[in-house]
Amino acid sequence: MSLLEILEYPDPRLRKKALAVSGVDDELRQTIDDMFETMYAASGIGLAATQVNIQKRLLVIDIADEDEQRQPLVFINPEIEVLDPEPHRHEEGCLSVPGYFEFVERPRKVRVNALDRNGEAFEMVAEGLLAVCIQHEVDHLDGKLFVDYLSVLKRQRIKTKMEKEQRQNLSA
Ligand code: GNR
Ligand code: NI
Repeated sequence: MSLLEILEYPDPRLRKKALAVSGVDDELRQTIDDMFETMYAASGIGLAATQVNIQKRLLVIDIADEDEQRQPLVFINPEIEVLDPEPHRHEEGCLSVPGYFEFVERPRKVRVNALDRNGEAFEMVAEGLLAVCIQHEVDHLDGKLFVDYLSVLKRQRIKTKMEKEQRQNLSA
């Protein structure tokens, strides 16, 4: 297993669109394991392949509390269908925008169809934090970030601060 580097906003590679996975093999399962290791190490509840510079439609999620048993979920080629469009407001953060938390509205209930780590198709209905997280991760696969839902002013402020921090990290 190995830790992967997480790209940070406004890295243009976060805007790339992920390509459908054509087959689930041991190499892909290795990538999945590396993504879980990277997500847990960063104390995240989700990670999309785009964030680790892999252009595949693949994401991992574990919304279990740290003192609970792990509940790792794998979604390959996920397709979302909105079951209840009623907007649900939730405060979001992102491992690619570390340190920033803002409220975002998303449909409150979705159905996901995807493949699991064995290449088997499954379906899941999600509400609450899981629904938020799945939508946040699928957005990454389409090159979209939670800051895109904020006002231009808020997004610009976050971008400027992130760029400043990245310059400081480079010269440190
Ligand atoms: O760790 C994460 N927490 C989180 C909190 C609220 C809404 C979405 C998320 S996902 C985020 C990890 C991440 O950046 N996934 O792409
Ligand atoms: Ni994110």
